Amino acid sequence: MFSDYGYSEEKKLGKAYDFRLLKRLWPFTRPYRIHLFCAVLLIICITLLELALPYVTKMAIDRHIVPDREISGRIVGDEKNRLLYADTSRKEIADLVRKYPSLFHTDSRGSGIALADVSKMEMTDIMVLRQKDIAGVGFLAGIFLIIVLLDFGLNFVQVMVMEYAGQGVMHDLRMKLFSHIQGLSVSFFNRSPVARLVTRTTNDVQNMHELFTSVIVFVFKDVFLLTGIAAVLLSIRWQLALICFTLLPFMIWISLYFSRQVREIFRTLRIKTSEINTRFSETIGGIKVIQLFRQEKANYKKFTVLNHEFYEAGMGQIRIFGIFMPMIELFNAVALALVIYYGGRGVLSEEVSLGVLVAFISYMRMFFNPIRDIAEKYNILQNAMSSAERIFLLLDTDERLSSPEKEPRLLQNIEHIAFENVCHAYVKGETVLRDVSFRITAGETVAIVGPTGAGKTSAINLLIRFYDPVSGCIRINGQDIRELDIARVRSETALVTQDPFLFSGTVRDNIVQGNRDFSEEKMMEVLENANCRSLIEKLPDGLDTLLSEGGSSISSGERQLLSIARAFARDPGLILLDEATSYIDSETEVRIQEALARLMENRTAIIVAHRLSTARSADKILVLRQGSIIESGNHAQLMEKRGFYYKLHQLQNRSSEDGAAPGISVS
Ligand code: M5T
Ligand code: MG
Repeated sequence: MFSDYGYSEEKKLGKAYDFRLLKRLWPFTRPYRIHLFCAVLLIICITLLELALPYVTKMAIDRHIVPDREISGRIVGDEKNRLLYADTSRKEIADLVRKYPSLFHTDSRGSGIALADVSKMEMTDIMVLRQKDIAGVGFLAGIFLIIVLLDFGLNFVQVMVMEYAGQGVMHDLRMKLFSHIQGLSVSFFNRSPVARLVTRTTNDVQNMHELFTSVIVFVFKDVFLLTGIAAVLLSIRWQLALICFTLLPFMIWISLYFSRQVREIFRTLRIKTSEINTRFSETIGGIKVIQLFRQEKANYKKFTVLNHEFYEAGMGQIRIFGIFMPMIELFNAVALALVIYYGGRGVLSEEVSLGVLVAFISYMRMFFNPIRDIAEKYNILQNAMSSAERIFLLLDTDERLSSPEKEPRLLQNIEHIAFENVCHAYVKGETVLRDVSFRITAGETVAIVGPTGAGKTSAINLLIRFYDPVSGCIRINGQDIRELDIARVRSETALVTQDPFLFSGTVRDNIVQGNRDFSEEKMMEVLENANCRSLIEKLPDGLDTLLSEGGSSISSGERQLLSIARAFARDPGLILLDEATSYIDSETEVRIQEALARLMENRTAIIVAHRLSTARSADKILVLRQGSIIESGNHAQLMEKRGFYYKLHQLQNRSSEDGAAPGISVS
């Protein structure tokens, strides 16, 4: 069974709307429900304010600038000779009527002047006559300004509230992912490329943020704005509105068409991004191998191809948007032309007021913005959905080790450990351990020896429950470890691995591993026992020296010594030691051996021995070959038997005489 390491996941095309996914996302928004609700309310207020602006302009024109009979009620008369009535109760206006007797007509309603004649008056007189209109325009301009300021303020609050919720959701989601990943069993990580998991907690979570801040709430805004504008347009001049709406079906069709096009491109971009990320991380991780094998050119070529594909996809996106956006603008222009033509005709024939025409033009401009954004929103939505799908896929991976159904038994001290017919396979069918049985009592040391790939590390992995065996069972104090609280077992255990991993951070932090109350004397004792004193003294800042990622800034022998110190600091009852295979100079080797001997003193220990000198002093030696125990006994017994162990011994002695690295990992 081969895994594609999850790459096909990137290739999935997300549905833009998947209610199942939205339903699953909902709980994450629960703590921010009030914020989301406020944001929607604010959006509605903002939209209303924005809708009001053109209407205020219309009022200014129709009521005061070019007063319309229907609105102001101050103009009467036949079509050609409409009169603007003067308020003669005020002295200065009565004076005007007297000053221009030929312009003012007096009838039963009072004195009025035709609009067309107003310009025949002197400028200052016009100002006096239209004082009220000027004040009205000023008032409306003030209202306009207040609306704009209010809109600005509400927009700010809305963005803050929305971001608070968006960032919060992202924060929670990231925490959830992190703790989930941390709790997964080791076998999961064997199958998952690091770059992919990192992308989950960064890119995919970021896409969720976009979903909240630029889609969900704005869908409300757009729908509200579109219906609002349509309603206003229909109410102020339905004939003109219907003419403009004839364009809508075309626009919707174009938007959908382009959305589909962009969808394909976005998918390619996503796949290429993840491929580029993986190549980068692999190149950086494997830089030594690449340089050593002179693979720079080949690697560069591969990257060139990848990068070019990415570039092509990016350009494709630009091309599509480059056609789409101007096309929408074109439709907008056509709609405006229609408004100007039909509206202009209406104004000329006095069917439509000038204010209505101006308002129509402004509303049409607003009307096209949401439509233009549909394609973009659609893609954000789609991206977010496929991210959500991948996030949930990860959250659904429940590759944890089964936890006991009953209350786990509290482990007292480890009295004895037994492997009973343990069989294991990492991949179905590829058996790594066959029928392994052995027993160890407290205080004893068991050494496991055998050729490389025999399954020695695997036996240790099973004991610490990184994996569960396929069949058979492992018992501690007679209790199956699957029924024990594994955290307790682990806290009783120190594991010194074949290739010790140190974290980036100080040497001290690496040794104490989060144990805060670790006294300075205790530390000195640990360093003494682990033979680390001279090493620490050599480091520039002693215990506070910062180590690089993985501890790669110190030698592997030094790493081993520090990992032994780490084991001492834990002061465990059980030592699991997977001796390093790497060659170490004899002086360091002696120091490590001494430290290990001290560590195992009075403790139960299972050691994977690569050097026979380590195995020699063990109470029991298990010889593992191709997953089965083929011999067991102490050193003397096994030598006497003249079997596989004896052969290994001979081989090792010969190779160390030849000056080669000591080690018994020969098959
Ligand atoms: C035994 C396979 C490995 C080998 C066999 C740790 C590990 C091992 N294997 C996996 O498939 N996944 C794993 O995570 O199991 O491997 P081992 O137990 O590591 O062998 P060893 O410790 O005796 O060898 P060495 O070289 O450390 O002396 O086929 O592929
Ligand atoms: Mg190993």
